[in-house]
Formats: sequence, C-alpha cells, structure tokens
Amino acid sequence: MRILLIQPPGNQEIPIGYKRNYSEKARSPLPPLGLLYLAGHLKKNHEVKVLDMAVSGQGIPELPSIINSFQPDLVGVTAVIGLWPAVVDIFNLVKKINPSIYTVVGGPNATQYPEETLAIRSIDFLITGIGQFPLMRLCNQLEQGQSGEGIENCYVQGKTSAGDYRTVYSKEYELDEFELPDREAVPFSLYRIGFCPDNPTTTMVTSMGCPFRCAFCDCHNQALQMRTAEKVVDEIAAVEKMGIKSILFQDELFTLKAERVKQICESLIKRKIKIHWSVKSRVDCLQIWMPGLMKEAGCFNIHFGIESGNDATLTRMKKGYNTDSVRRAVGMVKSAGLSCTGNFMLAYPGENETDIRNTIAFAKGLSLDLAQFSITLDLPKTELFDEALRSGRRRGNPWSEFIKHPQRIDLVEMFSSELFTPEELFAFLDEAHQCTKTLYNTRESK
Ligand code: B12
Repeated sequence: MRILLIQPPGNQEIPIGYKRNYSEKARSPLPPLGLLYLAGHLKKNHEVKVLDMAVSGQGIPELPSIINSFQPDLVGVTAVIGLWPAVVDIFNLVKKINPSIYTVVGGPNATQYPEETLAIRSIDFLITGIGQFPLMRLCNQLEQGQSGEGIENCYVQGKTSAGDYRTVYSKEYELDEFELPDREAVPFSLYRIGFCPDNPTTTMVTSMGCPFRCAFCDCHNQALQMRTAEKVVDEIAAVEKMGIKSILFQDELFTLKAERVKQICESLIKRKIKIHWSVKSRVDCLQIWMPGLMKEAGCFNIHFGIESGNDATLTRMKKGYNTDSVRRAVGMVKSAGLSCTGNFMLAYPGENETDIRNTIAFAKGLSLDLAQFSITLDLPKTELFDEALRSGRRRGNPWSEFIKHPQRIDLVEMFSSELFTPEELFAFLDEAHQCTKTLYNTRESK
C-alpha cells in the first residue's frame, strides 16, 4: 500500500495563547516525530512518504500535484489543536481529488476528541493513542480488501457509537518495542534551531506520559511509559552517525527516574558520543548531582515548566512546589554551567494584574537564559477546563464545537480570564517579552 503521512503547514497554525506575529526564528519547525515513528514501523510492509509541509515550503494549494504524482492509497494526517482547521482542509481536498483514497487521522487532538473528530465526514478512520500498531493493522486489512473494523484504538467513520471510544495503552506498546523513527523520511538536515549550539537538530522521546497532575495539563491521561537507557543511547548513537548535532528531548519529564538518567549519561560518556541535548524537567525532579553529570554527557539546557511567580497560583495549578523550589532548581542548573529556560502561564484563573506582574518580575529575576510566556487557556480534557465548566466560567464546550466546526469558532477568543479582554492579555504578553530574555526578542536580536 502507498501511504502519505502529512504534517500540515506551520503557517496555518492558530496561535493559542501566544503572539500571532512572533519571530520567524522562534517558529523553526521541529521534525514531525510522531509521523516519523509511524513511517519507521509501516515501511516494513508498505511504501511510505512523509510530507512535512512546515519545512517543504509547500502549502495546501500544492497538495493536488503532490497527490497526483505519489498516488497514495491512504493519507494520514497528524492532528494538534492549533492546526485542526488545516487538517480538515487537507482531508476535504484529498477526498475531492480522489474519493477512493483512504483518509486516517491520529495525534493528540484526535485522541482527545474522537467523536467530534469523526463528525468530519471526509475522515474515514480515526486512530487514538500510540499509532504504530493500529495503523499497520489498518493498512494490512485494507490492502486485503477488509473493512478496517475491529482494530483496537481504531474507529471507522459512521460505524462507532458515542460510548465506544476509549484509548487502550497496553503493555504491548512499550516504547522499546517500536522501530526507531525514520528520520531520513524527511530532509533532516533542514531542521535548524537557533537556540541549539549546533545544527541540524532532531527530536527524540525516551518516555511518554507524566505521573504528576497539573490542573492545566492533560498528559497524565496517557499511560506512563519509559525506555531503557540502553535503547535510548543506541538511538542517540544512530542520530550522531547521521550527522545530526543536537537533540531536543520531548519527554514531559526526562529526569523522572534518577537511575535511568545516570545510566544514560554514563553510557554517553563511556561510548564517547558527542552530541548536544536539551531536556524538560520539573524543579522538584532534579537531584543535586544531575546537572553536572548531564553537562558532562553533552546536555546544554534544562527547561522547566515554572508557570507562575505566585505561590497561591502554583497551589491552584497543583504543581506541588513553590517559588523557593524554583529558585533553588534554576540555581542548580546555572551553577553547573548549563543554560536554563522556563515557561510561564499568565492570567491563570483567579489572577489579577498584580499577580501577572509578579510572574513577569519573578521570571526576570531568575537568571534564566530564555523565558517563554503564554496566556492561560483551559485546554480540553484538563482539570482546569472541567472546573471552568463547573464554575460557569465556560458555558458549553467550545473545544468540542471547534472540532466539529473548525471554521466557525475563533480559538483566539477563548482565553480563560474573567478579568481581562484578549487585548489586555496580549498587552501583558508584550510586557513580559519586553522586560525578560524571551525566545522572541532574543532570537531576533542575534
Ligand atoms: C514538540 C511539541 C510541540 C512543538 C511542535 C510539534 C511538532 N512539530 O511535532 C511546538 C513547540 C511547535 C508545539 C506547540 C504547541 N503545542 Co505541543 N507539544 C509537543 C510535544 C512536547 C511533543 C510532541 C512529540 O513529538 N511527541 C512524541 C511523538 C512520538 O508522539 P505524538 O506526536 O503524539 O505521535 C504519536 C501519536 O499521537 C500518534 N499519531 C500522531 N500523528 C498521527 C497521525 C496518524 C495518521 C496516526 C494514525 C497516528 C498519529 O502516533 C504517534 C506515534 O506513536 C507534545 C507533548 C508530548 N510529549 O507528546 C506537545 C503537545 C502535542 N502540544 C500541545 C499543545 C497544547 C501545544 C500548544 C497549543 C501550546 C501553546 N499554547 O503554545 C502549541 C500549539 C501547537 C499546535 N499547532 O496546535 C498538546 C496537544 C494538545 C492538543 N489537543 O492538540 C501536547 C500533547 C502537550 C500537552 N499534553 O498538552 N508543540
């Protein structure tokens, strides 16, 4: 079967809580890791092409000629919330070009809103959760003329009732069992990130999910899965061999298991692997010895989701730490000679102007190398969203409406603050960008 996997064009992205006109450099696309995983697995049985429209420079108007020349039997598109209108445009166009091409959607947003996603009639199949095994089964079945019904985590247009959707994460999906992502399926040397010490850059995951329960996040909905240090380092070695110079690990929490961090670092040092890497961590999941050993093994940056400079807000967010823990952790990273970056959420429900300015001042005082700010948005399937519904801050479910009718609902209007207009919120964002080292203005000034 000929399979075309598409990452929609980045310039179609709806900015969800950040600036629409932010820096070109800050927008450097990352490889579409989920699709590369799918390609690595599917190519055992099928012919697969990955089209990353974010780097290919191609737009939706160019799709007909791409489809006509590759002649796929199946088109799969990854769905994240901000690109959903573009995803729908792609599926509608594919069906217009050739209605007999099978269309499949997957990715975080399809997993969160399966029923609403299948309200889009140009989508034939929806796969939730980790896509490799169900998509392979689906392609194998379709090739044999079967219907694609009866596959775990795979749902068929018109054949699924509301109560049937549930995502199973079974032992079978242990991350070490997957084929490695097929990084050569895209022009990997084009992924260049200004923030990394050397390029090209790639992404990698060594674990998925997170055991913490931050109220604004949904990643605990996914089962927590970890790879062994040995397999992780083998993949890093393979990436080094390709000539890739930096890796941005996408794990929610790379430092969760201290023993594994130690094993990865020691093995990188022992095998003399020379590559720059950056991880995401939590301020309370970083042991004192970690930054030093990680630096020795090639790490150049540790990123924290710090989120707020107000202890009361951190408590409402259920972060489980306070601003003192933040200062301590940033200090540990900096004194090991690593760069430290942080994310902050402005205007969390219940925050007033003083609280927002406190967070900005806190970020400014932290000696971070980069700070990223966004306006709080209660994303689907989070406790924050459920609470917004309960308290009446939200009436109805605009996310659900957005998935069903992406062209009718303006996501940018959906900020969760009760006190501020979107214009006022964006003014806070500007203020934060102006007085701290942010991804946006520091990149531009280089
Ligand atoms: C890297 C990343 C980004 C990058 C770019 C994404 C890219 N090009 O890949 C950047 C920085 C741009 C980004 C931005 C944002 N992101 Co982001 N990001 C991530 C992150 C950290 C890693 C993605 C990744 O590589 N995962 C690893 C791969 C292997 O997993 P995967 O992509 O999920 O793919 C698997 C399955 O989903 C499935 N699958 C995926 N695609 C397809 C397609 C088909 C056809 C099939 C069958 C299966 C399938 O199979 C894959 C392999 O198993 C995830 C969190 C996470 N750890 O996953 C958040 C995440 C995807 N982001 C999220 C959010 C909320 C955002 C922002 C809105 C944040 C903000 N306010 O700024 C923005 C806007 C993005 C948008 N366009 O909507 C949410 C998604 C929410 C949603 N409903 O879509 C996530 C899940 C984080 C979270 N838990 O909240 N993000």
